Amino acid sequence: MNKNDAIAFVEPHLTKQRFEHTLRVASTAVSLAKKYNVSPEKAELASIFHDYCKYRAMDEMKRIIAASNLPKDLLLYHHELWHGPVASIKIEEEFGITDHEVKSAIYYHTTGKANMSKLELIVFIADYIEPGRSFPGLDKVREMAQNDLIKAGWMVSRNTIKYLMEKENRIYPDTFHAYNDLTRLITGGNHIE
Ligand code: DGI
Ligand code: FE
Ligand code: FE
Repeated sequence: MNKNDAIAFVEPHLTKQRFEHTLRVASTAVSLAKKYNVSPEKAELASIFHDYCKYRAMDEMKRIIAASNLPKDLLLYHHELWHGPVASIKIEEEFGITDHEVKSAIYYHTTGKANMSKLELIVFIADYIEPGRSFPGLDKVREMAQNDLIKAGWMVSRNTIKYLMEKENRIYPDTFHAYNDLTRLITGGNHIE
């Protein structure tokens, strides 16, 4: 699917602000993809669809989770966690997008996971650092994204977990798996700290 078709499919499902966020994630992801030798086309397609289901009714998302092979434990956690996995199903059903790498980058863009591919990391990071965002400590993550994808992904994961713990929210296992796995990659081993 080309960029303009993808954008035209997504736009009616998003608010103006969310749509502009989506375009900024896409251009951020494309520039990271070029820097780290990842397919810019895949980074762009995944980014354009990453929040495609952000505003679906909760009931519709629940039904899709129940009727598909998505993990049912998603339903035990905050509905904010559902839009990525649900989008990965919907884009195949509605637009015939079957590319596993693209679908997975969309699926895991909110939580991350263990063993992320470069494409998954790029969408995960671009969603966090796009120029419209303003989180505490964001400039450090933006700078790291230019130097080390793993360390930048680790910072996104750490910051997200800190933020969620500060709010005393529950944290989905994949969110922790991302953090643990990236920490292992950075510190290089299984040693007891
Ligand atoms: O869709 P966006 O707003 O662009 O960004 P997103 O999909 O990365 O994240 C949406 C929210 O989900 C964000 O505030 C962080 C939150 N989140 C990430 N991991 C978890 C989580 N919320 C809960 N409750 N548990 C998690 O594990
Ligand atoms: Fe999202
Ligand atoms: Fe997003």
